[in-house]
Amino acid sequence: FRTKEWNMVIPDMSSYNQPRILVGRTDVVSVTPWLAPIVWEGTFDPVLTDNIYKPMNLTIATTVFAVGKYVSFLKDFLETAEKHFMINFRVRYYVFTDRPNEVPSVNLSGGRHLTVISIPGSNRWQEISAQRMKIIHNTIETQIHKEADYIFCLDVDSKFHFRWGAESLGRLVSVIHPGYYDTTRNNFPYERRPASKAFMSMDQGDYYYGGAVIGGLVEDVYKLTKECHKEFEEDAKNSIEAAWQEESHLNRYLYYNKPSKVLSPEYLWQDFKARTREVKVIRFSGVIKNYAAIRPN
Ligand code: UD2
Repeated sequence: FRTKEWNMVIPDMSSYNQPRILVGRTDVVSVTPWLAPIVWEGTFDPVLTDNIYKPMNLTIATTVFAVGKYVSFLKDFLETAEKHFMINFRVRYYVFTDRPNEVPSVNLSGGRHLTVISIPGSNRWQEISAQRMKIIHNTIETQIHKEADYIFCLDVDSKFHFRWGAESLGRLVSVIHPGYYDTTRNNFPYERRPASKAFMSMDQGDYYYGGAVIGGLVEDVYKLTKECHKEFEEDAKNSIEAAWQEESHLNRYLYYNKPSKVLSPEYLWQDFKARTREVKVIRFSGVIKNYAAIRPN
């Protein structure tokens, strides 16, 4: 793995706002009980954070699956990513699809590349979603570990609307699901059957994390995808499929392996959901989709 040493070099910039101890967001919690930042608008200086990471010459891998009719989401995903996602950083998109001929050609800015990787289709959407862990793991092993420092694995049926920059980088990064951030843990849609490897009891759990965004150092996401896929396969041997497929295994993994940075629901909203007061900006959101029309079954 390409290891980048964390190097807090004072960036080459003339000035930035003084950080204050008593002035800042007071309406949201911006640190977890294990002292990982929870990233909200107003908790970071975007120019400062980008400038700290830029001299490190990083490459950010971004995986996205577009299987079957989901290929139709790629154009908006990529076009909006080119406007808002990791601007002025090197980005390598890895598009996994069974319809390589239908991948749209989108103009990429300098330093940004796109690789199309053919994968088989499937008749079950649950399987497509769940196989992502295995495929990401394999591709990190064969290719991505040589080509990138950090990785984000994102849902394709989504769009970027606002800056998503270096403030999101960390060793292991997850996002709080927009549907459950004001809910007690017993109401989280964790897998509740003890027979499943994704099992979480009613008194376990920190947050409910969305499966649409997984990130971190390539090495850490390699471990995560390996473990989640292994657990998924164990379940399959016992004819169990967790309530929310890989998202359920992800949630259990992150309970035992705490993320070092947590992204607020600004980084994963849903278009059908009205913006709430604490969400000052929506950076990335899932589009409204007609499940019956786009899923294979
Ligand atoms: C939720 C999660 C998703 C995943 C899923 C559980 C959020 C916002 N979304 O979304 O990440 O955990 O539940 O399985 O947290 N795909 C295809 N072709 C298909 C079906 C899926 O390419 O026919 C890919 C595509 O990249 C899509 C992803 O799998 O974005 C997730 O599938 P989904 O968006 O249909 O799942 P959804 O909306 O229930």
